[in-house]
Amino acid sequence: MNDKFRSVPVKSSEITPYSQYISRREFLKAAGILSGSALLAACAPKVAATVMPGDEAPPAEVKFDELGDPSNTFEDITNYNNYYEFTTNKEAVAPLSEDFNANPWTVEVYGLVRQPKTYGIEDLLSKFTQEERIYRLRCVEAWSMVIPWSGFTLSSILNEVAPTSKAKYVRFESVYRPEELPGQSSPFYPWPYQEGLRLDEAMNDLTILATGLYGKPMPNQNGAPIRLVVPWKYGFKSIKAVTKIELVEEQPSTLWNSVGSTEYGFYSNVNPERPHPRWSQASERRIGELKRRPTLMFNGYADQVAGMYAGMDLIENY
Ligand SMILES: Nc1nc2c(c(=O)[nH]1)N[C@H]1C(S)=C(S)[C@@H](COP(=O)(O)O)O[C@H]1N2
Ligand SMILES: [Mo]
Repeated sequence: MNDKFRSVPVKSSEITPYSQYISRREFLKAAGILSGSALLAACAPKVAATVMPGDEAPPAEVKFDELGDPSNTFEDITNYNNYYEFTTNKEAVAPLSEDFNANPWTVEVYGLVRQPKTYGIEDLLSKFTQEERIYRLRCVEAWSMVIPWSGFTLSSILNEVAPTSKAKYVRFESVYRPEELPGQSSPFYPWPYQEGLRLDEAMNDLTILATGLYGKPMPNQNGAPIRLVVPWKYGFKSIKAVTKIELVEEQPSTLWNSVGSTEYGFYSNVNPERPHPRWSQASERRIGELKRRPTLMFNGYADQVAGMYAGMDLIENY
């Protein structure tokens, strides 16, 4: 791939172990960077206490992102979900998705590529090195979580199918099973769920296909068996239960953009300065915290992604 597709990767050495996290916080405290409430949270890191039915593993331990923020509990991450194929009720996605069958599963990668290929989920798990990425997820509704995903870079699969020079965008499509997914009978949404990225965004090292979280296979409610994660964009760009990846020339249509183009743009980069027409995006509620916290430009990933938008008006191109 050529240079414009490179960015600073999150090395596994940057996935902060607890001991380093504590000393990093001592440093930040000395530098006067930490507020009192942040310190309180740091003194009592939460550990996921609930083991879901069928889990044999002990409760997952809290992990920390590169800013020193603790991961949300497994319980929070798997019981507060947006997944409109099931329901618009975030607390009801988990029970309603219990019987969803994510195996067998294939992902078709096609379009403007030299080597189109259909992968079985087992091929994707064995062929590509699965690594952990602890990312902030910022929903456009102004709540957020920290989630320890496992998965692999989208670029690794795109490099294998070899996009042609005509390919400018990537279009993603979710599972379509209207007889099984109650939300897909709703006439208010153009099913199947679709999303899109510009090719350079898709090739960015932060962009992953996630196959699990907290070291377990992806729970149904989080998009089993494989979903996109684009951490500097609002959560709806991170499409779940991906079945198709198509390389295309024109900017693809997306579900949320076609439902409300003034509310949900194609880019949808997290931007505290561009309010949603119905609410501010300047702050957010981190699930598990009491006080709101300021929203960070590009959700805190500006160093790795801002270069892709150099010279672009990010208010116009929301
Ligand atoms: N197919 C599909 N993907 C989807 C959604 C959806 O309704 N259907 N919701 C999106 C939204 S709005 C958010 S915030 C995230 C939530 O991911 P999580 O439930 O794993 O936290 O998934 C995104 N991906
Ligand atoms: Mo969202």
